[in-house]
Amino acid sequence: MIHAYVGLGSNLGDREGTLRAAVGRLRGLPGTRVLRVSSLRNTEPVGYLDQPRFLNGVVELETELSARELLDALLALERAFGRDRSGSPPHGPRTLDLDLLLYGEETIDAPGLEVPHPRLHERGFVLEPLAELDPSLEVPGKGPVQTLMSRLDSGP
Ligand code: GSY
Repeated sequence: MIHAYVGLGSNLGDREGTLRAAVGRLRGLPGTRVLRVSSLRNTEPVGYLDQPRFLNGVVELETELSARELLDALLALERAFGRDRSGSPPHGPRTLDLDLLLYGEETIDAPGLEVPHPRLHERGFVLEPLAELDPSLEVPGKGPVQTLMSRLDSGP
């Protein structure tokens, strides 16, 4: 069993309903158990600013799926909730965003699959809910979540 963390995000439609339903679907993945869900928080968009506020959170799970199988399951869930990655701008509004943030202590750099998530350490909307679940959680190659968060607070 591998311990993994998945980022949740939505800024279109019934954001909370979508995120709660997505967590329900994660519970149904084969060989997978949802351990904890962080609180959901309203966050200002980062990167592409001209879009609605997001609702963000994090799910902690344990799974027998490989990282690739888990990623494929997350992408399939995004599509099931109406996300279309083809036409819309890559950083634009989305009904559901499921990011594979951490997969055990593994570092993976394969086509379409990068773990830890490459921007995790610089995103408050991911670090905050991760720290809520486990402030001492280590991001491989970057350090503990709490330290990464304090670096964000003190600026570049
Ligand atoms: O990769 C996540 C999508 N995303 C978000 C998000 O989930 N939350 C916030 N606050 N800003 C974001 N910008 C992008 S892209």
